[in-house]
Amino acid sequence: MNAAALQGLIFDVDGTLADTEPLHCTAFNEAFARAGLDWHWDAPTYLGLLAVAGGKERIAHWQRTQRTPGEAEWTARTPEVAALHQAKTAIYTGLVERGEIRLREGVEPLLREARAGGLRLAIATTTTPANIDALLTSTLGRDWRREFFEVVEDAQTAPHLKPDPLVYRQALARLGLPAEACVAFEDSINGLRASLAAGLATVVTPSHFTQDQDFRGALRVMPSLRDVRLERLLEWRQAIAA
Ligand code: XBP
Ligand code: MG
Repeated sequence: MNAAALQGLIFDVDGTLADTEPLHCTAFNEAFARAGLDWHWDAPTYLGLLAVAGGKERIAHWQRTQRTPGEAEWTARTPEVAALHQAKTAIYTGLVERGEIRLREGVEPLLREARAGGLRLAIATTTTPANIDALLTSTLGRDWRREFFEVVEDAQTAPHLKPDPLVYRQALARLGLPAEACVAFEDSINGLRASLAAGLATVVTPSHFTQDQDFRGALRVMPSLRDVRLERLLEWRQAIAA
């Protein structure tokens, strides 16, 4: 299989490009405090809540576990959820824009090597568009779309969230590439399920929050992308294509 056979790389954002979940958790808690709610998600609680993809869905899920009998159950479309999530997103993007976060080890070198090798890059995430722009502008510069990611599929463009494969299927369609010509990168079991369901060979780099999850079916599970270069991706991809 020659290099041309690997034509595209598709990246998850949170936990994969950068270890952002601790900052998301801080932003959720600050939004709850500013709204006068006595909700506080510690790390173990947030780890469990990450099984619920999407910040709005996560807030609504939490409210349903905390509500008093007779209190209406919230959904992702409840006005209070939208207000809390909007506040959270403003807090999170503010933290990111202040340079509180870096790309994970090996990510930028792989992105640059892929672009130098003529590969196409895409993002497939369940996070909010503003979060993506804040993170990639602060880490890759304001031209990150032109220089790196020509396709971005997110919680707005793909409303059925991971583990639904919609976000990956849409990324492949917009790239105009078959799954066989691409490799996906994820950090979580929800993300891996989505990429595998879209037919994508997937390299998993677990984050602190997801390190104990079951990643069977992954092309490889690596501690980071530090040692993942195009040549190895080709070898791994070729071994399963044979
Ligand atoms: C991870 C998520 C997101 C973030 C919070 O997305 O599930 O919900 O935890 O961001 P990814 P929002 O697919 O990139 O791993 O509050 O914007 O949802
Ligand atoms: Mg992720």
